[in-house]
Amino acid sequence: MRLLHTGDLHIGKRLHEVSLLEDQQFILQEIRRLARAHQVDALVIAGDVYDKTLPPAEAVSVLDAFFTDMWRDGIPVLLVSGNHDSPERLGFASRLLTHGGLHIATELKADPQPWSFSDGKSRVQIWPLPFVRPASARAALGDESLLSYEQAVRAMLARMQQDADCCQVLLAHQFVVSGSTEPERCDSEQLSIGGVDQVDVSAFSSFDYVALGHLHGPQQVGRPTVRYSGSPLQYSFSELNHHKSAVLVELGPGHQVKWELLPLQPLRRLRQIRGPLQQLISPEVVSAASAEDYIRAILTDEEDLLHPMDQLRRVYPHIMQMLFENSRSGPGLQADSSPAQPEKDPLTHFCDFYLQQQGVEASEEKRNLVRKLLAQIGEERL
Ligand SMILES: [Mn+2]
Repeated sequence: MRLLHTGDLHIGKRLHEVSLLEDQQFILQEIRRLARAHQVDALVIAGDVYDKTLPPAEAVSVLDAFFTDMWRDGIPVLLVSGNHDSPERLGFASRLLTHGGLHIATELKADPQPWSFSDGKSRVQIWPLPFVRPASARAALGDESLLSYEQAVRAMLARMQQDADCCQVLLAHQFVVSGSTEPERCDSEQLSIGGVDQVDVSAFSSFDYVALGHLHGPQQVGRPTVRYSGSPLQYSFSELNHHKSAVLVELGPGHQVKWELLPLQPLRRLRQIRGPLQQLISPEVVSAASAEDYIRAILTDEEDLLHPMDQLRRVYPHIMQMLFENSRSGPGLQADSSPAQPEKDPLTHFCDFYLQQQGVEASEEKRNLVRKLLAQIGEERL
């Protein structure tokens, strides 16, 4: 039995006001390509399917198209809800969809049932565990004593009647830690302060493989077969060094587990460039292949620059962010585009805009025309 494990798709996510939908569509097709190439028996998605509880319509369409493609390919998709998902919305029609090979679990149940698969050689039980909050576990189990995440998750796991003859897989979206080892974190995750949502990895000892979602960097927790697949795309500039992947899991007879990371190549990477403006936009630095990336530019110029963002955008059409690092900004980065500038009069604004649009200075004749118009507007206002 082969599974492909991914999670934290965050479909519909915007980064620095840029929609990542095209990138997400692309990476979903990459995931599909890998699932076909490795002839997997199922794709498992470990929560945070959407980025928002109320996803935009385009995000729903993208996911709908992907699920349809997977159905056409005959590859079942199994998913649980994460903390970003609305259980009710994501779980819409799930009892019907299960007949089409789309298995969605968003509700905590007092009598959980596994998804069972067999390829003739080995049998696998995959247990879905939608994102557990103590309050939702208390409601599902009618047990008011469940106060912590750790207690809540352990209580939910205790309800699973595992068949010891089958390979045991858990599909979950929680913050799992191993003792006092700090996991690798990044800025695109939403975790509780102080680690109240932590669950120790020892809770999962009865599972052969635990497919986790929640942390966006691919990593194991405690043992190699308890893993976060990580998000399929970089979702913050703190993930510049992440090389994203999906996990190919092979489950054999006798609880054998083999796994392998399959690299995911995005349409555009997040990339940071640093230096003086003229250098960053020089043809030697802008190589055609990387100019399409999502860029964070850190400008080290000391002198004032004329519309640096526009100059950058001309060569890096997908620039996301521009920061300054010079003696005025101090040792740290100065957020935002430009240093404070004195208020400009409307005529100067016009001339700057003209230069930017036309590439030449506005002639004296045009300036006079604008002066006249501005004067008229001024009079009308009075
Ligand atoms: Mn997430």
